[in-house]
Amino acid sequence: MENVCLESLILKLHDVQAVKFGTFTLKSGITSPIYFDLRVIVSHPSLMNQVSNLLYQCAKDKGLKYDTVCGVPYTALPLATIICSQHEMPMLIRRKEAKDYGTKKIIEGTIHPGDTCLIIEDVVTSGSSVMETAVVLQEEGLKVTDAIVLMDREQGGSSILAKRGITLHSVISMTKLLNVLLQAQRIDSFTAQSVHMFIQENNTCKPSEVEKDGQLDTKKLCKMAELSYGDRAKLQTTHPLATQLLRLMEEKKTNLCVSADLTSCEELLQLADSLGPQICVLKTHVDVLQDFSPAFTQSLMDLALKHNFLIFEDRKFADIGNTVKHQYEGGLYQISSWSHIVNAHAVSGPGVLKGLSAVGNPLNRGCLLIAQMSSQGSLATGDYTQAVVKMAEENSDFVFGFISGSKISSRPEFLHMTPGVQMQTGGDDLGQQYSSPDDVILNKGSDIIIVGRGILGASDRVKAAADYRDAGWNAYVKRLDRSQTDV
Ligand code: 5BU
Repeated sequence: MENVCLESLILKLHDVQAVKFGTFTLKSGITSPIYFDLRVIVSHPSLMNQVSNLLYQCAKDKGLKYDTVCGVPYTALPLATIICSQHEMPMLIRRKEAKDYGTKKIIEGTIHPGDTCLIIEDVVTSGSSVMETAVVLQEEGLKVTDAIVLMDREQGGSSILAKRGITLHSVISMTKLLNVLLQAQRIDSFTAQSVHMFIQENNTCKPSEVEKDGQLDTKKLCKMAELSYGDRAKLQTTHPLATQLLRLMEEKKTNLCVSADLTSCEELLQLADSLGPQICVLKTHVDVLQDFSPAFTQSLMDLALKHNFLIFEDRKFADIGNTVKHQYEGGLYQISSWSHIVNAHAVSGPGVLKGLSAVGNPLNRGCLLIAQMSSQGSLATGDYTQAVVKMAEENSDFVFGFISGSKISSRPEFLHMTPGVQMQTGGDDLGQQYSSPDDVILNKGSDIIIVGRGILGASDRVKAAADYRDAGWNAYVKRLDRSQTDV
């Protein structure tokens, strides 16, 4: 492969910020001094062609023989398309979201069992994405022996894939990339060295760690990103309030938030005192209290300290920044003075967070963005939910998580809290819909269950809370176990 060609490609990738230097949290929770985001190249057609040509050339130089090509979704999908179009070769598309559509096929295109399929990928770290795709193709009877990747982060992916009988060929090595950028004075030698050191020290996915009885443990490899609450608390990028919450969850062994939807201050305080040891968060709707007084908030804060839980006023701010600022700080309730957590709708745009954080940040408060709702017919779905995730990522100085039905962000520093939880699934006659603790935590990957009437409506609230706490915690333990031991 032409050296000049590679060098110009590396510089162009740096120009468009497909490779960045700084401090980044990877999917696994590890902090990295280098980050690749090859998705941006779709906006640069000549770069797309150049990358596709180099990937194709690499396969040719290695003398690979293959009948069809499959790009790992999503970034490598258009690259595979260009290669197949230019060289008139058949292509296969792997669906990423097949599960959501139930019966739909996971591979699109005409499958000829016994054919050899070449996998195309943009960046490889652990090799898990390539492997997920390979497994799906192999299940359809295709042979997968080689994968071509633009950039190998050299963090163990190639040896893991080799164990599985897949040879990984990379167009750009990490060493080449750093040398070219160093020579062109795009980075200094300190940066180059720190990336080298990071790569050496974080060979995160050693084959031995994902082997079981000499076999590669596919599911384990694919789920290596699962971290415990305690480990997530330790991440540098975790918001201080989320750190506090994750820590106390680990210590108290609870992921239960009780929704204390009561109308009497005394009853609410009694509930907080009796359920305090079982819960990580107590959620309020302060505006339904008939006898609210500032003394009540002081007593609630005392109980939060006594039992080590956080207070979450479910206020659902949704106005312009200036208004929410006043609603949060002032008025009758002075929410910011006693509630550790509040939530907000993203519908009014990021100004809502600007207003809230101006009040909340100096007090070390945090916010959850409402990304999905439990009520039937909710409009917070699809693209809206995705936009909320993006807004959270851009405002992570104040936002530390989501109200959502499931895990919607893979970043381990974000917490997911889910309302609409009862042991008895179904709903109420005003549109509430319930899922079980097991479903929410184990299947949907959320972190905290929010339970109101499931506990409040029980004759023995303490016993009911204990049952929900056990159910939520056991589901979490099962999830962690599954990510470590499944085959
Ligand atoms: P329940 O009694 O467990 O149904 O109470 C659920 C609580 O969670 C209640 O206070 C609601 O206001 C709150 N909630 C919800 O149910 N669904 C949502 O999407 C959001 C909040 Br956001």
